[in-house]
Order: sequence, then structure tokens, then C-alpha cells
Amino acid sequence: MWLAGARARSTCELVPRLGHGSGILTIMTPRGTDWSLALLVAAGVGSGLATWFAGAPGGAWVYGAHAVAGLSLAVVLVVKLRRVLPRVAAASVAALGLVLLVLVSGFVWSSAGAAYLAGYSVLAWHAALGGALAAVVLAHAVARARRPRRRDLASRRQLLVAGAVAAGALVAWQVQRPLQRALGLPGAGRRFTGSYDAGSYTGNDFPVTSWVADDPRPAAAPMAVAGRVRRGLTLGAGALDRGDELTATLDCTGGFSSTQRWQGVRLGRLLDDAGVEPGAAHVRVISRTGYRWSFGLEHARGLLLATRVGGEPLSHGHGAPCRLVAPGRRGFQWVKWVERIEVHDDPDPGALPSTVLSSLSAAGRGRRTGRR
Ligand SMILES: Nc1nc2c(c(=O)[nH]1)N[C@H]1C(S)=C(S)[C@@H](COP(=O)(O)O)O[C@H]1N2
Ligand SMILES: [Mo]
Repeated sequence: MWLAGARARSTCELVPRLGHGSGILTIMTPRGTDWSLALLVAAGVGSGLATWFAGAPGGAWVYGAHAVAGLSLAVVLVVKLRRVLPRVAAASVAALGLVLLVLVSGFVWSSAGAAYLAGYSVLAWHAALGGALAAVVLAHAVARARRPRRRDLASRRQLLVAGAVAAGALVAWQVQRPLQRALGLPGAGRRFTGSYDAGSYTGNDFPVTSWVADDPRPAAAPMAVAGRVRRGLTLGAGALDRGDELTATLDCTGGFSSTQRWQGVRLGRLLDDAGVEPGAAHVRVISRTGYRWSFGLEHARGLLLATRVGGEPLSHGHGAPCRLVAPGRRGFQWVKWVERIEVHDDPDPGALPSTVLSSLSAAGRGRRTGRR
């Protein structure tokens, strides 16, 4: 009887009725919805960038936070779309479409497996689209954001809704892996970083990548240890074959990972040979191309400079004559074609830009200029 009565009503009567009852669609104010979208995009971009610096299992929560931000964003996107869809401006359609693409690419990568589009992993597309979305949201917020009022974000009802959405997202994140396993989806086999295994324990037979386009000519240059040390060292490749070995997983932010047995010399040994001066606390590992990364002294001691992988001499593409092996750090910190170790008092603010700029240096463009 009640059902029949409800059905008898026209839909346009039913929707406002629901609207005045419960439902996240109506509790969230339009302004609150927009601010929630913006804040969740910011959380997604922030946590996404943080994943590039979370390579050890202790950093798994960063990936969890990223997933929860994305899942919450999906819920708020539905609220937004249901509110605006019938009559929405073209610019908003483009922006909301971008949000959708970012969410779908993240979902596809983490459940359907290592998919590639136009030569780039879907994960790389996800990151690039996320960057574009960040720019759009920031520009929009600067140009025409309406100041949120207390009732848009911080009222009790808003906080209840936010809590419910976050709790739902957290549960969804907790069940996704068991669910993927039960369904036999490839996503169940990804690492906590989202990367899929490629060629583990195959010697040189795993993917070769550069962060941007670093591509030097092959060369057998010696390696130097310099900076705040008592005596600088110059070492030929032979002097780096000290029989130290490390099994470690290279995990590229582009979405592949590869576990190998690496052989060479512990950085700590070279630092001891050179004699670190008191007060020095940072070690720069510098590529022939100018690409470099810096590590705290104590952490650096445990890293390996590898000349061999799985018993084979390291190939040029993987960084011969010698490359850094930095367990628990994302792949971009595993500097290839190392020609110099420098000991410093301070950290290295130039390291991050160097990973992009080296692709433009003469040495970094080496092979590309050579082809002409
Ligand atoms: N000099 C130099 N080292 C580099 C890079 C680079 O572009 N230049 N790319 C980094 C990135 S992003 C990754 S994932 C690993 C890839 O190592 P591989 O080519 O042996 O797989 O090397 C790192 N070391
Ligand atoms: Mo990478």
C-alpha cells in the first residue's frame, strides 16, 4: 500500500521528498561539495607525490591514504554530478571529466594490471592527469572560489557525512585486495607501491628506463670519491668489484618493479677508504649525465654501488660501469652511470631538479646527439 502510494507520485515530487530526508546528496551544500572536491583533489595530489618518496614497506600507509582520498573523491564526484548534470557548463564538464579520468586510470592500474597506452603505463597517465587536474583546480580556486561558510564544511552534519565517506573509503580500500584475489584480478599481484613485477632474477633482462630522457654514450670512466674526505679516491671499474652483494627491489614510479641480486661494493667501504671528515653528514651520488641524488651519511653507508647484476656485468642501459642500489627507495633514486661520490655537510636542494635537467645536458643527451 505504502509502496503503491510512493510509486504513484511523480518522480519530480519524489526527488525533493528524498532531498528533505536523509542522503549525502542533500546534506552536502553546493559550496561544501565544491570545497570537498578541491580538498580531496589536493589530498590526492599530495599523497600521490608522497608515494614517490615511500619505497619501503613502512610507507605503505601513504598508498593507503592516496587510495582513500581517491575513493572519497569518487563519492563526492557522484554527488556533484547528480546535482549539476542536467544543466552544466562545458568547462565544468571538462573538469569533472578530468576527475573521472584520473579516478578511472588509478582504478584500472590497481585492479586490471600493467596496461600501457601510447607507450606510457596507465600509472604514468594517472600521474600526468593528476598533475593537470591539480593545475585546473588551483586555477579555479584562485579565480572564482566562494569562501566556505561554517555550515559548508564544519557543521555537525557535514562532519558526519565526511566521516561516513572516509570510513566507507577505508573499508573499500581494506577489502579491495582480498576481493581482487578472490576474483583472480591481476591487481592482487601488485606491490604495495602499485608496481607489477618485471623480470626479477633475470640478470640484465628487466626493463631499462630513464626518468625523463637521460641517455649517455657508453664509456668506461673511472669513479671518484671527493668532497669532505681526508683523501680523494679515483677508482677503475675493477676496484669496485669487492664481492659485496645485496638482493633488492628496484621499483620505478612508472609502475614496474624488479628484484635482483646486485654485486659490487658497499658505499660505506669507499667512504671508510676515503675517510669522512667530522661534521660531514650527506653523500651525493652523481651520474656522468649530471643526474644525482643525496642521502644521509648513515643511510648512504648501507647502499651498494653495483657493477654486476645476477652475476652478469651490468649492461650500459642499466648504468654500467656502475649504478646505485638503494633498497627501500623508489627507482629514480637508483642513480645510473655513477662517476662521482661527494661528501657534504648539507643536503642537496639541487638533486630533484637535476633528475630533469640532466636530460638536457650534453652528457645526458649524449646518445641522441651522437645519432645525427
Ligand atoms: N643517471 C640516471 N639514473 C637513473 C635514471 C636516469 O634517468 N638517469 N632513471 C632512474 C629511474 S626513474 C629508474 S626507475 C631507474 C631505472 O633503472 P633501470 O633502467 O636499470 O631499470 O634508474 C634510475 N636512475
Ligand atoms: Mo623510474
